[in-house]
Amino acid sequence: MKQFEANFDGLVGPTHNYAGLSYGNVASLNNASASSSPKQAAKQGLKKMKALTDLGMVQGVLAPQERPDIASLRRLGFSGTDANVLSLAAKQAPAIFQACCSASSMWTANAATVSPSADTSDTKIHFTPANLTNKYHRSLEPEVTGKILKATFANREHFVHHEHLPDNEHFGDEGAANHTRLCSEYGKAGLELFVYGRHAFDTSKPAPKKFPARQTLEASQAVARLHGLNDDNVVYVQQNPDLIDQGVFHNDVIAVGNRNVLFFHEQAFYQSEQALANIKQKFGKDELHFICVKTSEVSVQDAIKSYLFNTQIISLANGDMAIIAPTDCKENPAVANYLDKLVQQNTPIKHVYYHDVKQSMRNGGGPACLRLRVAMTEKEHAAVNQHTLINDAQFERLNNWVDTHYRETLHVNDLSDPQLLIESRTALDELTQILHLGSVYPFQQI
Ligand code: SUG
Repeated sequence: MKQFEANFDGLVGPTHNYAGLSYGNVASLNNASASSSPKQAAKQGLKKMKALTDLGMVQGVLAPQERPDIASLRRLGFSGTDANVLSLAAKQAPAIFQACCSASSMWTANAATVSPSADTSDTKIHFTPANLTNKYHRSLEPEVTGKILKATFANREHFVHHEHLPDNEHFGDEGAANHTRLCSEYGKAGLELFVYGRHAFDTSKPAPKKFPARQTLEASQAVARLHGLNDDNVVYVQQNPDLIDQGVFHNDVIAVGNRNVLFFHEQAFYQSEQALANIKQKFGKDELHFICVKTSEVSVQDAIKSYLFNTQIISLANGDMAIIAPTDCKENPAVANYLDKLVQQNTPIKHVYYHDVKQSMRNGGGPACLRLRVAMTEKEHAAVNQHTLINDAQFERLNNWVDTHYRETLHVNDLSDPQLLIESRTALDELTQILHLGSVYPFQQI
């Protein structure tokens, strides 16, 4: 039976904006209050999805969330009509209001952690939505994320959906952005690599001093338990705390893996030598490629700016691997030079394809942030909600949908416009029909 990895990208929502909400994420802070283009952002994302299907990959789409999040604003005491809620919150608590308007669910690498059936004790695919407790605007996501995942992977025979971990910083969980799976073949038991930023229950252990470590070891361990993973097939590695302080807010900003390749910066991990030896030992006898980028080749700052490691490494039908990189990598001389040389070397990576995802990049979201990976068998593929899979027709339908409903430009000051709420809800209502999701949004349940 054929096994492969599918990518489920987040569709950028109609309120995509730059509000500087993510302390520790340099791009988010630098672009605070810049004007955004929701239409361009959504189209850039769709174009990348289509390009991956053209490369022979299975590509799906995850619906965005309802924003502005009126239910959360009401929970915080803003009342009256929806238009009143918007204007009161924008006037009285602008920072909270902006957090309730973020389109951050587009970065589906943070939607959940996924373990394929080859790794789990009940041989089903397990999903745990990330609680994203470290940032208020992101902590609004997990409940609806769970609903969208259940509507996308609806078949209980193949898919198990867990509740997100307790909403507390001790169990701060950022999902697949801090999780990589290494394997010889997608359908064989793999090694699940959980990368955490700090120990929550042992503060004597090293931790960053300036920026927050969003993922805790204890959260990673809880996810591994929930998914029924075998201890022999799990490795916990600590992220280098100094790099978190330099702006590496998720592990996928500094390392990425696919099958038997781990591509990472030499400073990515705390006590790197020991961590790599541990990975190698647990991976077993099969061939494993460590592609380690030295600081002398690409500095940490260039890696963060270009998102060299927030690339997707995909396996093509002919066995070659390809890197899906943001155009920002091509524009950075050290990084472009590195990638030109990489494809000539003796590693499985033979191609680099560049994609313009600048609208997302300005908020610190590269190609890898925009996708959630799900390794699956053909049977599991057939059990996925087929309307969420991208093909030529669905691509065109979604592009037209964006053209109909999305604004060309948006500024944070536009977020309190009641018309934007109406436009967003109209768009999302139609989207649930296109993707056959049922009623996943709070406004659909009134
Ligand atoms: O959580 N940015 C996101 C970017 C997430 C990137 N994901 C991965 N690395 N997997 C974040 O920091 C910025 C929103 C704003 O500032 O408007 C934001 O949420």
